[in-house]
Amino acid sequence: MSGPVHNVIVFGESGVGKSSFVNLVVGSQVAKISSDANACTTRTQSYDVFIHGKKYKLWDTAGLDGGTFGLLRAAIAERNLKMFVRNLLRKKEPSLLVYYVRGSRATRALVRHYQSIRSVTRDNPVPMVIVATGLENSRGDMENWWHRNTAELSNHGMEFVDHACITSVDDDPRDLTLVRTRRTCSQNAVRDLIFRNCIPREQCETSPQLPAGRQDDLTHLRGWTLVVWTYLTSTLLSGQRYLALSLNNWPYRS
Ligand SMILES: Nc1nc2c(ncn2[C@@H]2O[C@H](COP(=O)(O)OP(=O)(O)OP(=O)(O)O)[C@@H](O)[C@H]2O)c(=O)[nH]1
Ligand SMILES: [Mg+2]
Repeated sequence: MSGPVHNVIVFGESGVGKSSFVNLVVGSQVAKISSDANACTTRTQSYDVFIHGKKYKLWDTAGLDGGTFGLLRAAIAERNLKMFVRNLLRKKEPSLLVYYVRGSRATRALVRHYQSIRSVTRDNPVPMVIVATGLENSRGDMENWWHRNTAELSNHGMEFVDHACITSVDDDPRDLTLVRTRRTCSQNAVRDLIFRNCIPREQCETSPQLPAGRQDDLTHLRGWTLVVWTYLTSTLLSGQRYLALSLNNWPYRS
């Protein structure tokens, strides 16, 4: 049970269930999960697991912006994720990207995050799969989600080498038999998905367009531009709000 480690990078919006996915694959509660509004996983963390005798490193990452809270935090999470993937690429190490989404319609944020990560991996043969979750109560087979949405994903330019439609809800003996059965099927489905799609490290090649160092510089620059821009915008907005409040209170001030 040795050999090279295969990296599996799980990314997606905050709160979609990325850490629950890690727990599902590993088969125990190794990653902390939470239903709180605040992000639970704030930094990239790895968990080792063996699947059919092969060793995998599951990378749980900080959630990307869901379009609601914490613009600055979301910008930093996106920048860190891209740098992390880029670094693995440079070391010729990435094996599989798992785009983790809730089983709902394609949103603008969903497309944007896909494009953002694709921009890092465009010239590399790193496979990306999609896992749609939250389907424990969906009508008919969970797989139906894929049949209903594959065309829509493709229309938005999102292409994946493989997929799984699952539930990663916590195992609870009080749940309906259907939910518990679906959870067990989901565990097998995601483990097989990883096993099928992880490519050997030697097949990962860096981009032929730019030297790796130069690419890193560019990513770094773009990442920091986004962070600084977000910071300036939020500072400007709070400044405007303060000014408006001051002007409104003007007659009562002295
Ligand atoms: N109904 C349902 N709930 C789920 C499913 N998967 C995860 N959850 C719940 O969703 C909540 C968030 O799960 P997490 O695994 O912490 O999500 P995350 O993406 O790691 O969140 P961040 O680390 O904050 O980005 C928890 O309450 C989970 O129990 C699912 O398939 N169905
Ligand atoms: Mg998490």
